[in-house]
Amino acid sequence: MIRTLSFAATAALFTMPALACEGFSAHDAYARFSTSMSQSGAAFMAMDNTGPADCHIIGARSEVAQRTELHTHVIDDNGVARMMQVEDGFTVPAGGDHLLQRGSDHIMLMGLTAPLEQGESFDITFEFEDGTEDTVTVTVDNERMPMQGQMQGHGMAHGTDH
Ligand SMILES: [Cu+2]
Repeated sequence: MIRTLSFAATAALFTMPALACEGFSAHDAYARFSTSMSQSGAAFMAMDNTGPADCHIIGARSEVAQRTELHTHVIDDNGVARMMQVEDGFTVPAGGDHLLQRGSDHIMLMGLTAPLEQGESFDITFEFEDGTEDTVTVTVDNERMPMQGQMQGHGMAHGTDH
């Protein structure tokens, strides 16, 4: 028992961030808030993984929000798009990518701690399944059009805020 505890303590001391998921990167990260008074918003980005192992994101946090959740959109039985928290997290496959985009997977920022203006940047820290973390800088861009800079016409849900 004592030995196990001391090993864990030693391991924690020498654990460096982003070792296991070293191929992870994110780009084109932006966030939307309906108004500067809005109490919630959503963040989108393209995630890449050049490493040999899948990157499994199980959580996220940000100083700008009381709660930061991994969300996706689903179409319910009535054909209505709803968003819900993703229990299993997001997987960025080895050698592949994963898009967070409007009408699909996104980062939900709930209970903003301060108003966020157009053009401001803030950090979101992703927590990987293996205990490592990576921080992505996100820029507020409320004027971004859906799917800008990405392929069009995948039948994405429309008319939703995010
Ligand atoms: Cu959401």
